[in-house]
Amino acid sequence: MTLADLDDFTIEVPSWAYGNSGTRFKVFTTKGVPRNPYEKISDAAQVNKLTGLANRVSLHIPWDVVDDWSDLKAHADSLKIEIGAINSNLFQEDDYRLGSLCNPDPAIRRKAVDHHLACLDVMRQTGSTDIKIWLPDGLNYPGQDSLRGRQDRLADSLQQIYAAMDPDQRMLLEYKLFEPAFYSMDIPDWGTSLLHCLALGEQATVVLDTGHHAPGTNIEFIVMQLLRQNRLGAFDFNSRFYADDDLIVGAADPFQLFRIMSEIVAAGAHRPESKVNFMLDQCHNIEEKIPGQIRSVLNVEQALAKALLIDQAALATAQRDGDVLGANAVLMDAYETDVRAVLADRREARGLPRDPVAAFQLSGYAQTAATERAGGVQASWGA
Ligand code: PSV
Ligand code: MN
Ligand code: MN
Repeated sequence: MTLADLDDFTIEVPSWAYGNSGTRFKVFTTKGVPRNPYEKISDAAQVNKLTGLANRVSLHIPWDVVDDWSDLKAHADSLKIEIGAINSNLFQEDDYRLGSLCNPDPAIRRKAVDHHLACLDVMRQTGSTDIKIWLPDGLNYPGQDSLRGRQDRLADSLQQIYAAMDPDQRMLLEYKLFEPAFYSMDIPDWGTSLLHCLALGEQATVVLDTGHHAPGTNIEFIVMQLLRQNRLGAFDFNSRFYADDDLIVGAADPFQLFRIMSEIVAAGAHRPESKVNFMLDQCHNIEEKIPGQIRSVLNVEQALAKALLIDQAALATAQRDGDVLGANAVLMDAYETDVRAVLADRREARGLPRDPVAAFQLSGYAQTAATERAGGVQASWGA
C-alpha cells in the first residue's frame, strides 16, 4: 500500500453538522448558520473545496425536506457535491412513543414503513443510493413489551422496506447500545444489525457509529468481523468520551481511529470498490462548524495515511514468527509517523491549500455568510 491510495478516498459529511446543535441544557447559536438544505450543501462544498476529500452530503428527512428535489440536486451538482445517504427519522413524532418499526400497533408500524418508502423516492430523485436507518425503538422497563415480539415485528417491517428497494439501492442499518431507550434498544449491537441484514439480503449492510458502544469495546474487531462477512456498509465517525458525544472524530482517541483504519486497509476496504461509505455523524455545539468539519475529514485522512504506511510484509513476517514485540513495533512505527507535512505536500500538488482550516479563515466565507444569512431562521440540529 502507498499513500497514492489516498487519491480515490472520500468522506461523506452530514447536513446536520452545519446547523446549530447543543445538549438538552442549551443550544448556542452561531452567526451565519445555514437556514435551509441549500445553504447546508453550500457549506459542505467549502469543506470539499479546501480538502478535496468530502464530495458527498448525507441528508436527514424531514429536516432537509425541500419542495423540488431535482432543484436541490442541481444546486449540489453545481457545487460538485453528490447527495449521499438519506437518513430516515423515527424519533421525533408523538406516534413513536412506544417505537416505530417495532411498535405494537400495526398502524404505527405502517406509518414508519411508509416514511422509508418516501425516503426511497427521495433517493431516486437525488441520485442517492443509500438509505440509512437508525432505530430509536426500545424499552425502558423489563416487561414493558415482548423483547422477542419486537424483533419479529422489526424483521417484518424491514422486509417491507427492503422489498421496495431498487437493485442499486442499499440499506444501511445502524445500531446503538442505549438511548433514547435505557433498558433495551431493539438494535443495540452489531450482531443484531447483522442478523437482520443477513435475513434481508445482500443489499442490507451494517452502519458502525463509533460513538455507539460501551466503553472499552474493541471497535476494530467489529470492523474486521463485518468486513469478513462483506456487510460493513458504512461508518458514522465521531468521538466519544462518555456516551454518544458526537465530537470531532479522532479527537478523543486518535489511536483507536488508526486501529480501525488499519483493519480497513488490511482488507483493502478504503478503496471505492469496497463500497464502504466513510461518513461523519457529528455535531459542533460550541466550535465553528465548517472548520470543525474540515478538521474531522483531515483527521480521518491522517489515520488512513498512517494505516497505509504499515509495512505489511514485515508485519506478516513478525506475526508468522511469533515475534510479539516486533509485530507490535511495526504497527506503532506507522502510527507514530508524523504524516502532516507529506499530506500538506500532497494537497499542494493537487492545487489545494496546505492548511485548509487557515485557508477557510482567510477566505472570508464565514463573514459573508454571517451578513447574508442574518435575519433568517437558522437551521438547528433538527429542522
Ligand atoms: C443516533 O444517535 C444517530 O447516531 C443516528 O445516526 C442519527 O441519525 C444521528 O445520530 C442524528 O444525529
Ligand atoms: Mn449515527
Ligand atoms: Mn449517535
